[in-house]
Amino acid sequence: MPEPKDLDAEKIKNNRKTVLIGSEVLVFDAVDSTNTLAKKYLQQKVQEGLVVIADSQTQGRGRLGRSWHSLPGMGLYLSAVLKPRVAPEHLSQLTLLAGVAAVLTVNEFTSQKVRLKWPNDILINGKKLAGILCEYCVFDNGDTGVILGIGINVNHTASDFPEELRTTATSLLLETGHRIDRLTLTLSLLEHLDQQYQAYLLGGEQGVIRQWAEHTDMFGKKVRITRGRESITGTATGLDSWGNLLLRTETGEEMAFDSGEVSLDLSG
Ligand code: BT5
Repeated sequence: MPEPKDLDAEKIKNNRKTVLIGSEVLVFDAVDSTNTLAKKYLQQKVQEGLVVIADSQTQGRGRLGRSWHSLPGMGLYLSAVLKPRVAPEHLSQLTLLAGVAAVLTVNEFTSQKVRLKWPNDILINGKKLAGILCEYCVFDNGDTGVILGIGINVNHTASDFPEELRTTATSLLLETGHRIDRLTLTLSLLEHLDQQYQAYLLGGEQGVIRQWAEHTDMFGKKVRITRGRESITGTATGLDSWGNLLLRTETGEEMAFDSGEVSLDLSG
């Protein structure tokens, strides 16, 4: 499979300023999903830090069975293989870690305010610029690992998005007025992911949560959480130490939500 010209695995490997993430880099022209492919490599016992990048995805995945629109040449679709020795309950923290890394990266390319919406949306002016799909994998032989997948809309014009995303999605090109070099963006993302991950491994979970909270403005706002058929409204008050969202319901009850099975709308 030929590599896209601007995203070259050797250039990424040789120019990365990272300890772990990007120690091996594979770049593909088109794949079904970089997360699905990274999971296959994880199962084959690749080293931690492998990064899989694709120019396009035919079945880019979001959370809860949703899809991620992944046109060729326009975006950054990247998955990192991690092997932290943590239980599945830490998955929310790793999703938040990727969100922080994505914001710090995007901040290097635009002066627009970049905001996080729990658990995994990166927004500019209320529109979705990037999303994160963090998956915990357990194999039959007991091996475990985490796939951290990030999709960023880079050089999309409005008409590159399908009709249904035109009012809700944005790209770096749309927000800055100029094209962004995907190689530079990739190197910056790997660096921020690596720094956050190294700090996390040294016991920096609470640092991740604190930084995440600095880049959101949803606390104090009314939100609606959907969990299966259940819908709960309340005020988002913060995150707990696991990265769960804390909600004060209309009856005054405090509830904590794990990101796994829920979706969230800002309702006012
Ligand atoms: C996400 O899911 O936001 C996670 C997206 C993760 C994508 C990356 S790309 C590399 C790696 N490999 C994969 O297969 N996935 C990861 P969620 O919160 O469920 O949001 C999905 C929703 O966002 C969809 O239902 C659409 O409404 C919207 N959406 C889809 N494609 C979009 C895009 N390109 N830009 C903005 N919004 C989009």
